[in-house]
Amino acid sequence: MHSRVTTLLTWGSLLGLSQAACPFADPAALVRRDDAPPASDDILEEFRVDDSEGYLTSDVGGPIEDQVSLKAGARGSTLLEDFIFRQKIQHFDHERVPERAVHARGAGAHGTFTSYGDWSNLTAASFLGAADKQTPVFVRFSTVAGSRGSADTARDVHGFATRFYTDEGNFDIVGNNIPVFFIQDAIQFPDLIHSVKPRPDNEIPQGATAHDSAWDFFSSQPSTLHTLFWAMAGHGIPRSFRHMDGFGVNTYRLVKDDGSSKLVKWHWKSRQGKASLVWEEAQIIAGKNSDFHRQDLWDAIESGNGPEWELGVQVVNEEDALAYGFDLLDPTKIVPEDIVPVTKLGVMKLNRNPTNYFAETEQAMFQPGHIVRGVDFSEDPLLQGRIFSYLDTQLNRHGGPNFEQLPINRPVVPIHNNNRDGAGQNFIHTNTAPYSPNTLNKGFPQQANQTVGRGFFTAPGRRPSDEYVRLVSPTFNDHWTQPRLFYNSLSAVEQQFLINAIRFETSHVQSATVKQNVLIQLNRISHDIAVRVASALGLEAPAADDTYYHNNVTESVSVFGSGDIPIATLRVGILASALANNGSSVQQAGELKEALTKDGVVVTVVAERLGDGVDQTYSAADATGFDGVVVAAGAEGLFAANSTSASTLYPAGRPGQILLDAYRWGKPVGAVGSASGAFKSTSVPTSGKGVYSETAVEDIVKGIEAGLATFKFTDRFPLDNTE
Ligand code: HDE
Repeated sequence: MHSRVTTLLTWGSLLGLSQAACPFADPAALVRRDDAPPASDDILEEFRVDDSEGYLTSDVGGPIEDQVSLKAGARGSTLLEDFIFRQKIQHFDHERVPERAVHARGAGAHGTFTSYGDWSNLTAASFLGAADKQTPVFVRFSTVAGSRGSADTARDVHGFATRFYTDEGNFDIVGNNIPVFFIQDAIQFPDLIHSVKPRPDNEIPQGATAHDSAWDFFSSQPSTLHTLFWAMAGHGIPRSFRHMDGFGVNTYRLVKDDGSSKLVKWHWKSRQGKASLVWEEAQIIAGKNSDFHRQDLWDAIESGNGPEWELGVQVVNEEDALAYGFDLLDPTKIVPEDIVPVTKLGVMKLNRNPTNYFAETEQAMFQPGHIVRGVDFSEDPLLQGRIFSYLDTQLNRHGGPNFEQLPINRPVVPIHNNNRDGAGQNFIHTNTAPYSPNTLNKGFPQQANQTVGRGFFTAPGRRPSDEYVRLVSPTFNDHWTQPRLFYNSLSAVEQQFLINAIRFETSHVQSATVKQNVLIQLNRISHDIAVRVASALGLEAPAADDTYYHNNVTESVSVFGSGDIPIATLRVGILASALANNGSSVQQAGELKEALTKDGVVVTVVAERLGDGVDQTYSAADATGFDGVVVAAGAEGLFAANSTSASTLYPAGRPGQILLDAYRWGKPVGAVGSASGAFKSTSVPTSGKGVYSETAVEDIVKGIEAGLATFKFTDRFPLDNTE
C-alpha cells in the first residue's frame, strides 16, 4: 500500500509542476501517458501479507499470545481489560460482508488480455489500441439465484464478469453465459429475483427455479421465455466455467477518436469448447461435490492449463438498430450470428488463482458503469438501470464509498479527484483546495473532456427519442419469435433435454393456474413443446396457433455435438483392482494413465485401496468426477453381480455404478481385453458410439480420446415419440 500511495503523490505533483506555468494552455501535457501504470502484471503484490516468519502481533503491531484469555484466576471470569481477547473476537464478529444480492456464489481468477490488433477503426479504447498490447484482467464466474454456500451445479444462468485494468482506467464487462435476459426494464429486476429466490416463509428451495413463484413470474411475464429456454437447455448446467461462452447481453457503443459510434454486442468465445452436463449428473454432483466448478477452474489454473476466451463484438450501425426485425435496445434478443458475425478482437487467458478468496473474489465489485474512453452505453433500459444498481449495491456491501480503493478494485492508474474522506479512506490527499474550480491549487486536477486530457466521450451523438413516458417501447413487444428460433436451432436431443427440464421444473409447481399459464406461453413458441410438457403434467395443451410459428434457424446456440472439444484437462477414471489378479490391472491402468496424460488428460486410477499406482478409492470415486471411464483388464471381477471380490472397502456395487452412470450420462466408456466382461455385468452395451472395447492399450487410448472430444454421446438419451 505504502509504495502505491507514494507513487501516486509523485505522479500528482509531477503533473502539477509540469502545468504550473500555464495550466490550461497545453492539453497534450495532461494526457494520461505521463502516468504510466506499474509494469508488474501482478497488480496486487504490494498488498500481500507474508506470515512466513515473525511473531504474532495485535492489530496495532505489538507482539502477543492469543490462545488464552486474561481471567480473574485460573478458574475465574474473563476480564474486560483483555484487549487481545476483545480485538480478536471483535474482528471475528465483523468478518462477513453482505453477500451479493444475486450472483452470491462464485469463483474468480486473474489473467491477461491480449489485443489482436489496433482496433482504432472501431474504438478509441486504449487497451484495444495495438497488436499484442496486454492488459491485466480479473474474472469472476457465478451462479445467480443460490446463496454463497449453494451448490455450483444448480441449473441457472451463470455470471461471467470481467475487469480489464486498462491504462486508461478500469473497464468491466459484467456479462452472463446466456446472451439474453429475462426482463426488458431494470425496474422489474426485484420482481424477477423475488420470484426466483426461495420462498419467503421457509427459504425453500435453495438455488433452484423449480417452484411456483418462479414459474408464476415466467408465465406471467413472457419477456422471460427466451432466457428461460437457454437456461433450461444445456447452458444452465455447463460442464465447467471453462466450457461456457460469455456475453455482454446489453447493447453498448464503441466510439472512435472522431466521436463516431457503432452499436456492439460483446462476446467471449471459449477456446475450451462448449460442453454441458446432463441433469441427473448435475443433481448428483450438487451433493457429491458442491464446489465442482470452482474446483475445476482452480485445478486447471494450478496445472498450468488456464482457460482462454476470445473477445469479440458484433458491430451494428447506429441507423440499423431496428433493421433486423427487433430492437437492438431490447436485451431479450440475440443478434443472430449468421446475420452479424462476431469480429474477434483479442484473447484472454486466466493464469493465476487468487491468493485470498475474500480479499479478491468476494471484494471484487464489478459495475457496468465502469467504462473507459472509447466505450459508451446504449439506451437499453436494462443497462440504464444496471448502471445505478451496481454502484448502489457496492455501498451496501462495503459499508462506505471507498470500495474502489480496495486492492482488487483500484485501477492501475492514479486517481486525481476531489472525492474525500468516508469510512476506510486509504489515500492521504495533500491538495488543500479539494474543489473545482480553484485557483489555490492552480486549477488542478484539471477537467478533461473529449478534446483535452483524453476524457470520456459524453454520449456522443445521442438524442432523446421522444417525450417522457412510462411505457414499454412497441419495438419490444415480440416475446415468442426468438425462443422458437433458439429451439429450432437445437438438435433433437437438446430439444428433448429442454423439454425434460421444463417437465422437471413444472412438476414441482403446485398451482394449477401457473401450470396452465406455462402451457399457454409454451404454446405460443411451439405447439409440440406445449403438448409434450402437458403430457407429463397430465394436462391438455391449448390448440395450436399458427400465427406464432416459423421455421427459422441460427447458429452458435448449441452446446452438444461440435465433436471437437479439446481434450486437455478433461478427466478420465481408470477402474482397476489392487486386490484381484495380483494387481495386474493397476499395472495396466498405469500404462493407460501414462499415454493419456501425455495428451493432457487428467487421469485418476481407482481401486479398492490407495497406494501403488492407485489415486482414489472406490469408496470416494464416482462417475461425476470423470468425463470418461475405462476398465482395466483384470478388474472385471469387481463388476459381476455375484462378485467373489465383494469388498467391505466400498459400498456394494460401486465399481459397476461408476461404469453404468458414465454410460447413462453419455460419457465415453472403454474396457481393455477381458474387462469387457464389466460391460455385460452392468448391462452397458458392448458396442455402439462412444463404447470402446479393445485388446491393446493404445487402441483404447485412441478410442477414449476421440470419445472425449465428442464429449457426450447423445444418442443414448431417448426421445419422445412424436409425429
Ligand atoms: Fe446483475 N447484479 N443485474 N446482471 N449481475 C449484480 O451487483 C442487476 C443483469 C451480473 O461477479 C449485483 O455486485 C440489475 C444482467 C453478474 O460480482 C446487482 C439488473 C446481467 C453479476 C445486480 C441486472 C447481469 C451481477 C449484485 C437488471 C448480464 C455478478 C452484486 C437491470 C449482462 C458480478 C453486485 C460479480 C451482480 C443488479 C441484470 C450480470 C444487485 C438491477 C442483464 C455477472 O447490483
